[in-house]
Amino acid sequence: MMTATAAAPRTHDGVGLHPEVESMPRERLAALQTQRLRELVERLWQQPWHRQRLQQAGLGAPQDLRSLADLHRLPFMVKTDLRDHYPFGLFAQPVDQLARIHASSGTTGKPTVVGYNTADLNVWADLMARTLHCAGARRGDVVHNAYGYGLFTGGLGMHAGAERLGAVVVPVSGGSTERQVSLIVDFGARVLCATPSYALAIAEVAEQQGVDLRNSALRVGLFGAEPWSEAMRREIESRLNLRAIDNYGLSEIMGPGVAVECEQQDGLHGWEDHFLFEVVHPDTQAPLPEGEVGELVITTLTKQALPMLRYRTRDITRLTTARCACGRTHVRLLRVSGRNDDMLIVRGVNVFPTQIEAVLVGQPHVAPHYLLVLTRRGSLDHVTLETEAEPGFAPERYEALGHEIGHRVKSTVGITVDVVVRAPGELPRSQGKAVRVRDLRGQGG
Ligand code: DLL
Repeated sequence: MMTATAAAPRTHDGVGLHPEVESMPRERLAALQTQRLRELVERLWQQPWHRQRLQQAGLGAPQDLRSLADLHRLPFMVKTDLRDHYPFGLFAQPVDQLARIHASSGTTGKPTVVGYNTADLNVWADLMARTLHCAGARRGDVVHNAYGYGLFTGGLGMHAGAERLGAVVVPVSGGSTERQVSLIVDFGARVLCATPSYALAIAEVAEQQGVDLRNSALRVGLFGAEPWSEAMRREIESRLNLRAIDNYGLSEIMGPGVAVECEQQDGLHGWEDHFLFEVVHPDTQAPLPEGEVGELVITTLTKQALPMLRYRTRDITRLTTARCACGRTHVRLLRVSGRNDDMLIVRGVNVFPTQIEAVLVGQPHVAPHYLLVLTRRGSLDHVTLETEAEPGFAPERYEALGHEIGHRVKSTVGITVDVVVRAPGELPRSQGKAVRVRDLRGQGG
């Protein structure tokens, strides 16, 4: 049986870095998952908080868990569980056994703190190497890593994976965008890692500098950490002349490296030898059948320092186990459209910011930067969409352009928005995760 701390992988040009794992028949994958789930529950049983919850859910002993079907009997975890036990209360190991701590800031209150021991870091590097390889990165490639380094998992997570792959990693982090452009060109980067909004900001600054990154060595982009639309993918691909690959992850589960697209760009393969993926109804938490849209729930099968059981991600997606043309057998997550928390309900219509983004990207004379400002007018929510005109577009035509965009949003997304068209460069540019929504409803707005 494979161990969680597998030896450093070899590079293959076939399916995956571990073809025997990534194209494993699904029955064998299920057997491996069952065994790992049992081991996980045995480990959780050692933690009083988990044991009590497992007992409350009707589990008399870890051995009562016989198959993957029993998963549905087990309790969920949510973000506040980690916050309520800030900082290390849910860790399965004492702090002196850890090798690394990361945290995600969130918008309010205390950060969510996560920990890794050496074995966890080893698995993470391995999964990140698989993620990069799946996206098209290869040994020897120069990998320009513009994800933020620090408590955010993006920078260091990608870094370790690129090293494990045998690539040449350039640890740039976010910011100083003009310098990023020169480094991409001078070092001959073939792979770019960034949030999609920051990739767009890099493309824009390059164009302003008169540098055509389409002629650079860039061929593969690993973009993630925030929701983005298919329209935005095509925009970035055409402006940078690379294949833009979506990758998904979250600190509570590990960081980046949880799921990634292959060259088919048709759903993100979730690494099922280390995680269990479920989709549940966002309100009732009832398990949903494959193909139905709902909230993604993830269980870590091998994490040691901070194991997570049925973690409710609040991310909205759907799953498919249909065979992928790439030969990988692992389940695919069909594009994470956004978080439950980001979903706007405007006069009864549910809208994700990425749906507005898709309208803007296809619109002539508009630069695809945007911000949705929510205010309250009387008892009704009101949305103002701020966006930017393309350089060279006459300011006296901004108002008419705004009306046109408003009509398109109404006819395609179904909500009424006021559109304010701003001059080029007026909206703030992201250096990491873009802020798409400013909610002023609680501030008398
Ligand atoms: O964003 C980890 C990461 C880093 C993923 C680099 C990919 C690349 P957190 O800061 O904890 O971790 O934020 C996790 O970001 O629950 C989703 O809501 C969102 N998210 C991450 N990737 C995607 C994606 C990192 N590809 C939260 N599409 C998650 C849509 C994404 N949303």
